Amino acid sequence: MSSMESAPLPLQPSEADDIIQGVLTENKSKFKTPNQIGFYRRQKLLLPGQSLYHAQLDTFKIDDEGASLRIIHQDTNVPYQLQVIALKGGIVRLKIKEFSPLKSRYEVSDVLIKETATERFSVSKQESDNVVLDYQNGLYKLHIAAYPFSVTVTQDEKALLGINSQGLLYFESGVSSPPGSVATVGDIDAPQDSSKEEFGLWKEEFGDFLDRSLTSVGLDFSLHGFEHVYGIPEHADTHRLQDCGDSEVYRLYNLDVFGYSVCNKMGIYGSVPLLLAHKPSHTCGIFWLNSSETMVETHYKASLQTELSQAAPVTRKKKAVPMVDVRWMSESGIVDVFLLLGPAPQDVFNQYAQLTGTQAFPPRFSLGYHQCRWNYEDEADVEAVDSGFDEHHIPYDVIWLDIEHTDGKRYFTWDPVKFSDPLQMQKKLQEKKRKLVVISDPHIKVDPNYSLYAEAKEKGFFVKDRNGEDFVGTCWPGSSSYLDFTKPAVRDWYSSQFALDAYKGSTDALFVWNDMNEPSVFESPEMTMPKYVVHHQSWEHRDVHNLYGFYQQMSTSEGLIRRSGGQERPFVLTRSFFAGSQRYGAVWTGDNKAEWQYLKISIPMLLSLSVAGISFCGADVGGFVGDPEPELLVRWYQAGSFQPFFRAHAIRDSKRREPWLFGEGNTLLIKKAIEERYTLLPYLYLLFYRAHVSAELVMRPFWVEFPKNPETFGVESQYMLGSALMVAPVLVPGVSFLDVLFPGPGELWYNFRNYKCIKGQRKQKVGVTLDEIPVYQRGGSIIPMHTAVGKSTGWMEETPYKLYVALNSKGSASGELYVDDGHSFKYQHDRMFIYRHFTFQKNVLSCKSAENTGHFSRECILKKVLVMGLKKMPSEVNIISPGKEKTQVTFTYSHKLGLLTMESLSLDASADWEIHIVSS
Ligand code: NBV
Repeated sequence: MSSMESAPLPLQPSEADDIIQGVLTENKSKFKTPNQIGFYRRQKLLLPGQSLYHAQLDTFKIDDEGASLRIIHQDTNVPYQLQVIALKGGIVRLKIKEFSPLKSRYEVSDVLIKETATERFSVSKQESDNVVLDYQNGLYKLHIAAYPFSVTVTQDEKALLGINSQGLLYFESGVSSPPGSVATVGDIDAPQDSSKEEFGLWKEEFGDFLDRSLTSVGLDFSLHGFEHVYGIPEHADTHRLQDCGDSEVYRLYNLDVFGYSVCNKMGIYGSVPLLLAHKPSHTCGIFWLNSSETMVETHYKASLQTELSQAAPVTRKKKAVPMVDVRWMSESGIVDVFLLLGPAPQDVFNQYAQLTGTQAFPPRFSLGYHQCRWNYEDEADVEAVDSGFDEHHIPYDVIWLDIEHTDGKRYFTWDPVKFSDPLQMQKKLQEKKRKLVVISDPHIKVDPNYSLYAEAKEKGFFVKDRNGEDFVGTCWPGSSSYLDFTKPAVRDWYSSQFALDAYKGSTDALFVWNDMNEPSVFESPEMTMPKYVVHHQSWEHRDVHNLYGFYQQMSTSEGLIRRSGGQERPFVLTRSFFAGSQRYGAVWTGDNKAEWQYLKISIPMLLSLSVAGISFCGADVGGFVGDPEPELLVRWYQAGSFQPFFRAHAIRDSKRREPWLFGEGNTLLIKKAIEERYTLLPYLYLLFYRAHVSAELVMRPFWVEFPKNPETFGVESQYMLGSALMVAPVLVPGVSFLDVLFPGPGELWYNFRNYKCIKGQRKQKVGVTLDEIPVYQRGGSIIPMHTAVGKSTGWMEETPYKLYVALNSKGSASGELYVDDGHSFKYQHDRMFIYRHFTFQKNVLSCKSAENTGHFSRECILKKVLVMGLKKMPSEVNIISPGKEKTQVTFTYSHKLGLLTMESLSLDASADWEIHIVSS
């Protein structure tokens, strides 16, 4: 038996401690370097050049489902089927698979939300060595060349995207095989040659572990005219993807990397194989639908393109055009790739959402502040922390319980001593309109007396080893088996465990956190499940690895919906994720460190998640590992309060970190940051609604908002929250100035705290104090906010509103307000919401309904309006509401700032009205 196959014995407590120590130590040598990855090494032997594949155009067929033809490997004669499918809305899908595979190949299911309607291509040209297809009435053309095989997408006769133009199409037709046996012949040399075995091409040795597979696929893409590519989270690296040079590569392989290194392309907890390319005239995306281990190489270069001069005499000249080459390599599966043709950034987000869905609309409480720690020890601790917030008058919504709240790491149970009365604990929280989140990991303690284990075992719900026995690995509880979430019946059963009568001690105030779901398996290769382990329908773990966490979160979120009879919106946080995970809740960036460089990297990490569809994302505030110095902690709170998911978290054995433990001054600063978050809730809630219904990003990189302005394309220390707020967090200690880029041209930016106006486009030094981070409101926007904060979001349902109206250079602005019950699906089923549209034009602020809604009523009193950038002092201000007398409003006006303030309003924001500003 190889070491990979041996099942661990139950752990003794001291052994468990040793393992935990191991988990908590440095990562060097725990994880593979690219050179230790067999399929990557093999693919890298194929160099750019002429493709070995030819298209047989006599097999070309076209119908309503798309076009298809046969491609063939010139040396082995292995035939493949190419399907090119035109989807409605600017998406072209390309699939390549074998006609007669030796073993069936995994095709990802459950990630795509539904089969998108297809369009018919028309053939605009067909010759013996090429076919040209028209897509979207000829807006795009797809040129399929036969010798060698390649596809080029053009727009206005200019190349946009090349596929296999470098000839890196790669398809191993072999199978994976257990250590000791010989893999099967593929379309490249077979591994019978022992010298090659030794060379390490066919087998993969990593420490004591041995594995073999011969099933990898790969393809190259050329992005013409592009110099900026983004996406493919999750990496602790820059937002703009880097040139990989000769030795680097982005890895997409979900792994539990404690205290991951920054500026690193190694795979960490989640993977979204979506890459976006942007240039001023076009944005497009490549979505590589493959859930096995995947490597992505990006290379920036220039290509020479012929240009016709417009002036007479017409001449041809060569011009260097930038270009990005992208090479995708996956360990198994098929080639299944979606080209998202844009052309605007939002079009690409829509196209991706059309395939994988939008962000789940979170319950409102989950946009408040979350207080977490590994561990809050017992009920008394929970109560003390909870009261601490009240004593210091700091709002918070959720307290979190980590693994030790359970009875010996048996999820769905409670420690009988420390949490002897969980119902009472939740009742107390509920009385304060607060919630509880508990952790629920996917490993299940091997213990016949643990009913969850016994039942899952009996039903055959665990992942299997090669002998058909339950796979046993080590995790927090010691010996553990792992639920096979890829199997629908397992997901269904797991979902049912969240029913209030099944999960003893739970209430509807309890929500869930899925951790360790890469999955993490201690003492296994790279601390995850061995690739040969067997899932539902005999798929190997290698085929589905990157989907494991996606499926657990899916099942958990369905469980929470079901426990409410389909009425309530769930909240589930996951560490591991894949494309489509946005449909099930929130994601955080795992075990970061309490160091400045981790605060800094959190911004590009969250931006990369956001552009890949995962809007509800955040990083552990304060840094998980270690003890932050107070300044870092304060700065992290200030940054976190302007990020989508706002949770502080700390590792066990770190010093306690509740906001009031760092001296009065720091407590006040943290309180101020959290309070600012709570006043901003109406705006944030609106952004999440827009993310949910229209695939708009909550946290946005500058290039998304200023797509024509190349100066913004590389910015990753500032970002936009929605389209109205620009945030420039302080990411280094001891600064009194920050260089802030104010995008333009033509934009106006108003300081969010003192309303001073700065004109874009320029970089400017702005002074900073420890009090707050620079935030600016964009001219042309109207932001709804609350006038006060409560103990939690639950206390703020009817808190009055204020509007910040920031005028653009034309003196106008617009914005929205969205209000619903904050927790149910009634907004969806019965259109039970208030949705208002505000415009400011020609000195009139008007409030109108944005959409037809159901009969939902909620007190929405507008108390205060600020208008920034008003050039002239009004002589009077009047309110005009249909069927009511005109009323005059008192106001103040600052000449210096051009600021109009109306403080004593009492307008119903759910009704129609106008505020007329009259200047004589
Ligand atoms: O459950 C304990 C921790 C958790 O607090 C953290 O947020 C996760 O990322 N968990 C990892 C396992 C232990 C990590 C060393």
